[in-house]
Amino acid sequence: AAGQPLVVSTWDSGIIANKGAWPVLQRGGKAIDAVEQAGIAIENDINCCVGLGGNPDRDGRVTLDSCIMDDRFNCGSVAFLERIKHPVSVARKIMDTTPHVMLVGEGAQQFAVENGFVLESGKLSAGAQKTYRKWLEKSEYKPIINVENQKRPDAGGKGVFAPNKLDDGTPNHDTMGTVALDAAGNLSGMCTTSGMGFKMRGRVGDSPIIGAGLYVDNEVGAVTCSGQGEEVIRMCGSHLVVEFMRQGLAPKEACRRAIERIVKRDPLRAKEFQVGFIALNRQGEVGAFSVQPGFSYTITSATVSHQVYKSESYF
Ligand code: SD4
Repeated sequence: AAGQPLVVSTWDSGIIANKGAWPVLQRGGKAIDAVEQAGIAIENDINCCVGLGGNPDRDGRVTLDSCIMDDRFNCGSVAFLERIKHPVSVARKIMDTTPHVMLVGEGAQQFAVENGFVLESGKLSAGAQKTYRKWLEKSEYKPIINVENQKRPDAGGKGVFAPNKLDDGTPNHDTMGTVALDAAGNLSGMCTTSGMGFKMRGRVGDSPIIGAGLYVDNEVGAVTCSGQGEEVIRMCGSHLVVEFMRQGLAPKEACRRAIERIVKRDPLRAKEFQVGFIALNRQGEVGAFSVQPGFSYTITSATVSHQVYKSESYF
């Protein structure tokens, strides 16, 4: 509700994102500025999972996707962006200063450089180098089910579950999404990612797609997600959750219904991938739901201090 700002981000690493966003909300700032700061904070964190420190594509290059959306359906997005540290801010710049919503690849990079963003070296982080070298031994594209905050869950599936943290200490996911409600009662969101590790060159996931990895309707709520992007894109995942909330469902139930839709398409295959949604409605209620156990989210408000919650899951 108006007057009660709140920010919620995907995963345990949401603590880092929320710590970026909260000062903005606390001083009465706008949700759109808060979520951009959340993205910047997590893209700065070399130990996490997104931004230039993330895992590369199968050709060894890190390609970044991000989008941002405010309370008036303004949105900006970048995809397949290389060597730029803050894709979320490039997305914001596209939203604020161009007639377009989305720029990709070389054009997105050119736009970023023209707007003062530094062209970085493109060198892999130490962690990503190690993981990439290991991956090259077999060179199989086999997405690891994203989990955090728990040891190998036995969901009865055939998927490759990773332990809590990878060898180099990085969490096992590649995406961070944040949604926020500000003191004026307005909603905004952002999503930023290095995408599924070892993807084909040029592959773009759900994270920069408005309606898939992120959606905000200020009359209803704000939703973002993490997991296997292809499964989210085909169901317009985040938009779907917003529409379920519009029909009167509470945030968690809306997320559950969208996950059920995704699983229903191919329940057997669904045992092998992860998708997790987080939703925040305009009353400030938060909910989440995922395909697999191991999805988590972090809430920060005046009364909840960077608190991590486990999501309920389908399996
Ligand atoms: C993608 N949704 O590129 C992202 C990956 C992800 O935790 O969320 N990883 O499909």
